[in-house]
Amino acid sequence: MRFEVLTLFPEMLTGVFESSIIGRANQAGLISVACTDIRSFTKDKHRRVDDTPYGGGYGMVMQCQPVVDCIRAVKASLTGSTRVIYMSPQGRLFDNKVVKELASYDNLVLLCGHYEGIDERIIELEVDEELSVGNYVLTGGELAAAIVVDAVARTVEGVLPANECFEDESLEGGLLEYPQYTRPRVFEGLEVPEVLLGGNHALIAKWRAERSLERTVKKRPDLLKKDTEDEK
Ligand code: 4G3
Repeated sequence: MRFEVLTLFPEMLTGVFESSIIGRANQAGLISVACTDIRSFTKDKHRRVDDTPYGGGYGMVMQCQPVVDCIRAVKASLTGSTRVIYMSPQGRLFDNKVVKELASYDNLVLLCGHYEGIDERIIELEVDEELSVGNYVLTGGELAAAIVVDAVARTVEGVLPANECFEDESLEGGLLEYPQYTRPRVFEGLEVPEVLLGGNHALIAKWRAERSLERTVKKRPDLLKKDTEDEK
């Protein structure tokens, strides 16, 4: 699967995509994550990519020409199914169900806006969907795009060390993850639950299932009320 992030600030994301599990998966060729600098597509002699809004008001609006040209150039380099997504507080809320839906595409093109937004005609012409990672406003779409890349990439076969990893984790099956412990057995007087030290795998599985249910009831009762298909 290929991820193409279009941004005026690629340096905000290169470190994120070179690190940890996503960095390793990209190196190994399991996924391809690339950032394209929208500014490199400007035809303006001063390399401008934004201008003041028609009708007045504060801030700057990203212009059609560099953004549309950038999207089209990147799309022309792709084969297979592609979805063009604009990261925006006005978008559909991103959740685990959306992750699975997006993972079915060969390519995701993630457009990041800055300033007070982008010219509406860019969305009309080239964007398939607006997506929001939560009900808050960021200074730009870059951090939101990083969340989408990370969450979708980890579902790609081979990206996580073992395939059962993401099947077993929080929200799969609509429950939160059970508590985890590692050495030492006692830390500042707090002991690891006895059952985990015993090696009785049936008993451990039962204990973990109970703790998952218990903490879901306590921390996220909304997950239990919802249609379970919503989280899958
Ligand atoms: C305002 C996405 C801000 C308008 C982007 C773009 C939050 C999210 C921006 C606009 C963003 C989010 C850029 N802030 N909740 N900032 O996913 O078109």
